[in-house]
Amino acid sequence: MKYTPFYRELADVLVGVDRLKRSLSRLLWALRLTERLTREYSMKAAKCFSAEEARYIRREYYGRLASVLREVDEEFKLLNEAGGLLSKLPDIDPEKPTIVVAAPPNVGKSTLVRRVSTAEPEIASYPFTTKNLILGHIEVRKGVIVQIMDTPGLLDRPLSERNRIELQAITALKHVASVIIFMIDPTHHAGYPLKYQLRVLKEITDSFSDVPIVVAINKVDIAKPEDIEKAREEIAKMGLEFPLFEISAARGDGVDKLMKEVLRLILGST
Ligand SMILES: Nc1nc2c(ncn2[C@@H]2O[C@H](COP(=O)(O)OP(=O)(O)O)[C@@H](O)[C@H]2O)c(=O)[nH]1
Ligand SMILES: [Mg+2]
Repeated sequence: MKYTPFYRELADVLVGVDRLKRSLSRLLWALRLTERLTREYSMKAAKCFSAEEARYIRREYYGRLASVLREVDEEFKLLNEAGGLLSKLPDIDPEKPTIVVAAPPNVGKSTLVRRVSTAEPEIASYPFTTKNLILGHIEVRKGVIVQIMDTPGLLDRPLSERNRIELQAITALKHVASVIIFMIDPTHHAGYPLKYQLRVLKEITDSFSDVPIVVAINKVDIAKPEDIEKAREEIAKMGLEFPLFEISAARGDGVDKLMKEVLRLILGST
């Protein structure tokens, strides 16, 4: 895992970068002190006259080492805990472009990520949500790999309802998102009214102002034509001119066209 703004942001939410820095500097202090004690006591040991005296010096040396280590016990615990949390983060390569798939729950994010991934996607936890995140890879051509991830629990409801920690976890995504695919379910199967879905879209648009957004109306295999038409109209009313696609993530219809545009946005002409 590389140390990048994305991970820095997340490390800050999870453990606190200041706390980590303080712990590390205390450990450095402990390290210097043990080195000094080691020098001091080896000099003493070299000068002693009897085995008994040497044993005494050794005991004193161990005693002092132990007390230094006790002083930094909390630091060891903290770093251990931080290591555990950080190692669970998804392994996103900051050098590779990343497509972030956003939508309310059950709209079809995971289905889309699975469909377009070249290999079996990796399932990772994201400590801010109870749901797993799916990270896939698309080999556009030999040696050109693009990452695609869904964002359960993150970009799936209005940002205004978020607490500080969730917002920071979302902010972290800004460091990695090259393009966002926002999916919409025009049927009433996912349980979210169109208005609500478009509110989430609007907030993501405002918040990720530097990231291009492509909108995909999903489930066209089961959606009524009038529902699709309604979704198109409402999206048009937002006046934001998103590239708009109709797809079925489950069946594959329209997915190639969508991905062609997304990859064009990321890589230029492909
Ligand atoms: N009919 C139909 N069902 C879909 C489509 N895409 C996803 N689904 C179904 O919708 C449900 C939620 O999909 P999922 O990918 O888990 O949604 P997520 O919560 O956004 O990741 C699942 O039962 C999928 O099989 C689609 O294009 N057509
Ligand atoms: Mg999912």
